[in-house]
Amino acid sequence: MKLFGYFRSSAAYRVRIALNLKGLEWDSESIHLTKDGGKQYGDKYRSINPQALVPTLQEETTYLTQSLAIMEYIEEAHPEPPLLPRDLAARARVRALALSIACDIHPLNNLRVLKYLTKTIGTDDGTRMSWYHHWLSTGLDALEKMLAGHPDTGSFCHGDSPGLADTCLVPQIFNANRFDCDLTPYPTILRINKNCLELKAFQAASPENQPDAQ
Ligand SMILES: N[C@@H](CCC(=O)N[C@@H](CS)C(=O)NCC(=O)O)C(=O)O
Repeated sequence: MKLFGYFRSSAAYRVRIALNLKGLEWDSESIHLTKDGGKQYGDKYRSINPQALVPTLQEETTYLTQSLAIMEYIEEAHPEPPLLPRDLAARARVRALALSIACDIHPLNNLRVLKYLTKTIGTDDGTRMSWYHHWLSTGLDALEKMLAGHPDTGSFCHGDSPGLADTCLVPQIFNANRFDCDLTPYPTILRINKNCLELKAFQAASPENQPDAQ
């Protein structure tokens, strides 16, 4: 398996965590998202991922895109240890937690969106950061409520083993710290993030430990 990603990409970071939690071996190829206007826009990469986004997972001659779809593929191909609980309603809960990050926070603050704000609409740096913080805190306020006090929240987002929701949470918090967001209103999120970062699977996946980290 080969993962086309970028050290700072939170969507690629999710998949790296999932691969590590499953104990799988993979090669990586870096797609530099900013060099020369962004390598993701090159014809070669677009031919495997027409959305020009990372990650892409190559499995022999097949190219899989979209981090959540890739992780569901990994889960189905390698069921142990599970990223999703067995119970149907619990599976829906974990997917909802993951999607609240992957669909409702991350896309609004993605590189191409921030670039569009600055380069096309002409917003200044302060307005761009206020956009970033607004959508992040809107999402995290809700996520904190979804986690805090829910009987199924444990050391991790669901129970006492890491799963799909945790693979999304940790990269989002990494990003939030990178953009100096105040995370003190989110004690449950911070507790879970800390528990995750104590695990080797998460540490090995972190941006600073990737070969393309600069
Ligand atoms: N929904 C996609 C999002 C992928 C995505 O947005 N990747 C970002 C990096 S985290 C990217 O490639 N950005 C390039 C750009 O914005 O030009 C997924 O989960 O895989």
